[in-house]
Amino acid sequence: MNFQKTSFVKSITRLDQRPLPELPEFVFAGRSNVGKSSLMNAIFNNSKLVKTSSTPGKTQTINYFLVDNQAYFVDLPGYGYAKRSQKDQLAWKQAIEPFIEKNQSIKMIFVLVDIRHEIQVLDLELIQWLNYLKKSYIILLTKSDKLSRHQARLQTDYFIHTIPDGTIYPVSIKDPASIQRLRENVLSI
Ligand SMILES: Nc1nc2c(ncn2[C@@H]2O[C@H](COP(=O)(O)OP(=O)(O)OP(=O)(O)O)[C@@H](O)[C@H]2O)c(=O)[nH]1
Ligand SMILES: [Mg+2]
Repeated sequence: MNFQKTSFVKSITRLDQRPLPELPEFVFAGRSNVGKSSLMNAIFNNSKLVKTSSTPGKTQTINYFLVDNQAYFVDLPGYGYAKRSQKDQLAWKQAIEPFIEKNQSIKMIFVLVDIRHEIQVLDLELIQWLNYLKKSYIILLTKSDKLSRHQARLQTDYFIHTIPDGTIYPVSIKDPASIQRLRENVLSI
C-alpha cells in the first residue's frame, strides 16, 4: 500500500453510515490519549491528516481514511477517560462495540496500550472480548521512546507474559524504524 495516497473520507457514528465500496478495514482502538491518531499520522507520514491532541478525548467520532484505494484506516474515539461522565463511557460501549462486533470488513484491530503502565482492566476487557468474537488483533505498545531501551524491553516482556496469545509490537512515532516495521509486517496486503 502506498501510504502517501491517503485521504480523509468520512466521520460516522454508526456502522450503517460507513463509506462505500466496502474495503478491508484496519481499526485503531485503545484508551484516550494512548496515541491512536498520532500513530496513524506516523504511518501515513503526514503529521496533520488525523487530528491529535495532548488532551484526552480528542477523537469523538469514527473516522475513515482511504489508503491507496485499497483499504480504510479507522480512527476510533478512546475509552477510559477518567474525567468523562459515566454517560459518555456508556456511549462508547453503545456506539463502538456494535461497530466492531457487526463489522465483517475489519481485517485487523490494533489495540494500543501505553508501554509505560501496567495493563488496565478496560484494555484486558477489550482483548478478551475480541478473543471471544474471534476478531484479529495486534497489541501495539505505544510511546516506547519514553522509556530506556532496557525498560522498554522489560515492559514488552511483561506484556508478552500477561497476554500470552497476543501478537505484541512496541512502537513510537519518534522511532521511524518501528513505524516502518509496522508498515511492512502488518499492513502489507
Ligand atoms: N512521546 C510520544 N508521544 C506520543 C506518541 N504517540 C502519541 N503521543 C502523544 O500523545 C498525545 C495523544 O495522542 P493522540 O494521538 O491524540 O491520542 P489518541 O489515542 O488519538 O487520543 P483520543 O483521540 O483522545 O482517544 C499527543 O500529545 C501525542 O503527541 C509517541 O509515540 N511518543
Ligand atoms: Mg484520537
